[in-house]
Amino acid sequence: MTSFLPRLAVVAALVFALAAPAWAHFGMIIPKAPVADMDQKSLTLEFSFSHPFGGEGMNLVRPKAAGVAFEGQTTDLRDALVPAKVMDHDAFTLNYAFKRPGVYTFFMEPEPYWEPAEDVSIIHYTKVSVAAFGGDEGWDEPLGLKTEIVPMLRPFGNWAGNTFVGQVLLDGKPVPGAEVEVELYNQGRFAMPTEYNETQVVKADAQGVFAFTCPQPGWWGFAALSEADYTLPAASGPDKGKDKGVELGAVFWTYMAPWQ
Ligand SMILES: [Cu+2]
Repeated sequence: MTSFLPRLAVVAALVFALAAPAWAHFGMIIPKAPVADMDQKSLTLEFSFSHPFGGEGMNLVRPKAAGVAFEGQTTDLRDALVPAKVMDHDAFTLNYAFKRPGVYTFFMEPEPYWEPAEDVSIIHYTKVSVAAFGGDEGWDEPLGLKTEIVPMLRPFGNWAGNTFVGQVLLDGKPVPGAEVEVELYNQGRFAMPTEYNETQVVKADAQGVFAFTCPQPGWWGFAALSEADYTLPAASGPDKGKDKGVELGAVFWTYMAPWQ
């Protein structure tokens, strides 16, 4: 009886640790609408670092780089990001006015995020492609980021049930057997039958190519994770200043429309 309470506390702490979604964070760039058209010539995009299925936010400081690539030209938009709250945490919005038909790929390179629970710093290079005014060229071009997913399914005009196919690049080269985490931006629609259901995991083949069928409408995020060939000092905690590993994520967001 005397040992009952402490044991309960240990069990409670363990359950809490297991329930904490430690692996499910994604860099996110989510446009208010999947395409720009004559009715919506400008769109607001949300930049955050969050748990898309569970709906829990983390704080994002102003990214090291943010911009848009269009017809091979990159425009710096870092200073155009406006501080905002996403999932109750620090994030940014960007209002962007589309001028010409084509495919606009928005991206960010966040500052390293020190994650004590995983003993690594995390950098998620994040992309989303917005097609405008009927243009559809250039969606399959890499941007030249440190790591990125290059879509092989045209990443707009898709339906729930389509299969997303992408290639994972690190330093411009395919990553054989890359591990890719997948989450739906759930926004409270679906409950988790088990904690494993929060994030799906698929592996790429020898060419770094992976495929995943998206069974529900909404924004789907794909995060291909690699270990960096460099270290960074821990930003806080007991190990502050010590060299630690860096998780590089190549994140791609794409929208699947409901059949209606
Ligand atoms: Cu997290």
